Amino acid sequence: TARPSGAPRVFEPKNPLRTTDPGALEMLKIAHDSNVETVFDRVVAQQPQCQFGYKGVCCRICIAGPCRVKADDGPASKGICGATAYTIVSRNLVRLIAGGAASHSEHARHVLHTVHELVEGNAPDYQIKSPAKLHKLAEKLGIATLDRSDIDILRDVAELGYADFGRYQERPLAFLDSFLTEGRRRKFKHTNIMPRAIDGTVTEMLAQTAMGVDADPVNIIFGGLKTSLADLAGEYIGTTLSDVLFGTPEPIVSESNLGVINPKMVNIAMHGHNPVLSEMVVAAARKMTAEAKQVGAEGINVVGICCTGNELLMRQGVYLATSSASQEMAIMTGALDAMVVDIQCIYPAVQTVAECFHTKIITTEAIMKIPSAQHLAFSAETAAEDARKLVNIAIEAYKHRDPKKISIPNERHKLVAGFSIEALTDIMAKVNPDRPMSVLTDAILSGQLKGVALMAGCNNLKRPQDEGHVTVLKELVKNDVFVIATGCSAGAYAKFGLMSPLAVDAYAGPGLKSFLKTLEEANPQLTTGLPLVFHVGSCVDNSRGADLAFAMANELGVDVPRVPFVASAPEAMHEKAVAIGTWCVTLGLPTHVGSMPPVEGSDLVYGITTQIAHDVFGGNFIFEMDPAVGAAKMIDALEYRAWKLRVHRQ
Ligand code: CUV
Ligand code: SF4
Repeated sequence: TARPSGAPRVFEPKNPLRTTDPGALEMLKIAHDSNVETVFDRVVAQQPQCQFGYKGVCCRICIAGPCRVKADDGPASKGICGATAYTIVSRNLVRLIAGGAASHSEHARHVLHTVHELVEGNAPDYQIKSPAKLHKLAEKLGIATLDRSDIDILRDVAELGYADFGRYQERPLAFLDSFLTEGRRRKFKHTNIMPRAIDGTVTEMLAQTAMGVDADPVNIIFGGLKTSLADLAGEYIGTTLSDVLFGTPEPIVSESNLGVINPKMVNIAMHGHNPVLSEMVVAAARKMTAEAKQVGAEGINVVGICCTGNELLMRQGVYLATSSASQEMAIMTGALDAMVVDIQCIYPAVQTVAECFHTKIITTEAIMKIPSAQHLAFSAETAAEDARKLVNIAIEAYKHRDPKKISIPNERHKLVAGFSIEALTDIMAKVNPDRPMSVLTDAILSGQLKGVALMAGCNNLKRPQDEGHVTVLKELVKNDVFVIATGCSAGAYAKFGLMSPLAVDAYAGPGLKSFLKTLEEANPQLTTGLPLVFHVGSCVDNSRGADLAFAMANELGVDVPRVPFVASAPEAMHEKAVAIGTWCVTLGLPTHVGSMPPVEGSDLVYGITTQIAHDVFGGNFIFEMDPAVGAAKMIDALEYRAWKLRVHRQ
């Protein structure tokens, strides 16, 4: 299979300067001078990477293997059991999706457990911060709200959530079903990919792809699509219940990049994903200024890394220090007193780097420990007390700082974040109170905007950090695309100052500029102005992106495959990103990916993901390693959809 635009698999494989983030670049110099090994060195040391694995034609599913597809025909073209390239590639691919779905749904289950403990009276430190979200969710789920206490309503919501996880249902998953469009609901039923239990679907995927089970690549991939919908279900549970517990995000001002680390304060980085932990640490830190002053600090500065950073930024305005590929750089500043982590995207290497400094790494979840790092088992019952202990570890560590090792980049940028779909809808309601979503769809129909893009996903050091995210964004906004962002994509824009209203003048095309101006004029209460790109949250909050696509579809009276809406993960890395990209395609979205997944070993699988998916579901993968070309292809897809909508309206 020809690789798209002939771009190399790994850009400049020997160059360890693989970041474009100015904050990270500054730290990287120090890392090299002081001989601290980082991810930027290790990615070079891994080159050249195994081409069998890269193309997806290495099978390790049973221990007769590893088997590799070594020839085009004959015995060497198959595994020992006779599995051919398309079977091996598709099995490997869907197992990535199962890993992603398991990750997102474990995160959601943790939030759900916390909700359950709250309802049972065992989690005194949590509360229902957003009754409005609870009521909206309950109504969608068909749960009675009239004359009932919030706790009673929440009890029923939690029960439905648990049922979605565990019990194999006759009916579709309650949370997933409650927010799909009618058209998608029918499509998923007809193609038999509606999951009936989140856990059961992940298990079934492992069983389906075990040695000697499914060999049919189409059947395997349909199993993968079903698993991706289980992933979306988990994300939606995670997002909605986090909003209920911690509040639905509203526009908020903050700052980002390593310069937010404050040399005069006790600095605690929250790294990982779950607000169940990070919200409690922020709350504790805000009450412990006196303790920090006792050790000579001015106060406590909690900063975020990766998605838990995004969660805290969205709801609390907490500074976002950095994103995934540069996580070690936060420790390299020499002024980070503790890094508290929970799950996902945490490099085990943070402990190794921390040992060169005074920084304490503390793990908090039973399934996530790092050798030599401290472990504090965080629990919902004792959350506030646990959080106090975590903050105290940082305060204690502050005493052991080595001033000679402190070096914090000046890089920091203002930003506006906090755009839940509720917040976006409220903003548009100021222009059209009866049909807020029509403000966005009308702008597309009139040609003022070309459409909407969801920017998502990680850093993948096969290419320079953030270069993909930034290039795609600049192309999209220049061409009047309304952009929302999550995860480390949002992190990149935050760090580069592109999530600021100041960036609008410099980068937005005339249509986008005038659209934002209309919104601003109708919303004088938003004194900060509107940003170039709208932060909608963490990776689980990609469910907010789906929500926006559904709302636009309903407003336009069409199904998602006809909505001018695209998605992009220019630097996808995690299994979770594979799951997200797959449900985007299944929902009917053209989905750009800028780091090649292991599908090139089978023309058939490559063809299914890039073309046949489009015939069946209306969405398809666009594998394009050149970010500017990727953006151009996304803009083409948007223009085509908008043109078709206009033709059908005449
Ligand atoms: Ni959950 S999944 S690297 S933090 S976006 Fe960042 Fe986002 Fe990917 Fe991880
Ligand atoms: Fe080899 Fe088949 Fe076992 Fe895979 S399942 S490792 S192809 S024998």
